[in-house]
Amino acid sequence: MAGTAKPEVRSQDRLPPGQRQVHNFPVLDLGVKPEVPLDQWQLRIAGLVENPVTLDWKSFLELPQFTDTSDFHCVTTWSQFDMVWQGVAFFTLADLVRPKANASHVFFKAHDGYSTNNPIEACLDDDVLVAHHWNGQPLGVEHGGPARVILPKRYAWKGAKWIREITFMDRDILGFWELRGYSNTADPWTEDRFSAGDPTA
Ligand SMILES: Nc1nc2c(c(=O)[nH]1)N[C@H]1C(S)=C(S)[C@@H](COP(=O)(O)O)O[C@H]1N2
Ligand SMILES: [Mo]
Repeated sequence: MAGTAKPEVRSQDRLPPGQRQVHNFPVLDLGVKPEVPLDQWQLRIAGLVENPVTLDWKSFLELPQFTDTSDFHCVTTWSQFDMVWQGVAFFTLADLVRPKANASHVFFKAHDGYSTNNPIEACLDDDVLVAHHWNGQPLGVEHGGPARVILPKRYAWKGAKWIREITFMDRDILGFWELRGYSNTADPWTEDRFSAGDPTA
């Protein structure tokens, strides 16, 4: 009967080492929450691609839309499960711009001056997207709205909020936190939090 059965207790196997589960989706940023009006919003996707584009909000929403549920892991030790993200899959954006054969890395720039970097294979994973909705609601500015990048298999700093530019490159350059001692690979399952030259050591 509806409402009488206890919800099944979910397996905790999805909690990476050193993380604790939260339900309140904390906000982390550099102290700036840039307001980007939709009529001024643009996403430039360029670099080593056959077809560089600058999307406005309307053309972004006209691309095939994608919904994916994933877990979110912040390096500051909180994780939140079952985040429902809706937006445009990274592989859809890659199909649109057609990366050249020598494109091996992707650099992301945001409206608050933040940046981050990822290998192209990590970006092309089937759960990576530029999201504009979270749990059925338009993404709030505090969480990177109008649109942010989500890479569920990496610590969350690898996904830029307030995304404005995606650049395909033939080499790796470090982003904001990667330059400041955070790991360049950022795998939550191996507690890959800091780079070899651990600044806290
Ligand atoms: N543009 C931008 N993107 C960013 C950040 C930021 O400061 N600026 N912080 C990163 C970090 S460290 C985390 S944990 C997540 C936090 O996302 P949230 O504030 O929606 O929880 O965004 C990531 N992306
Ligand atoms: Mo973070």
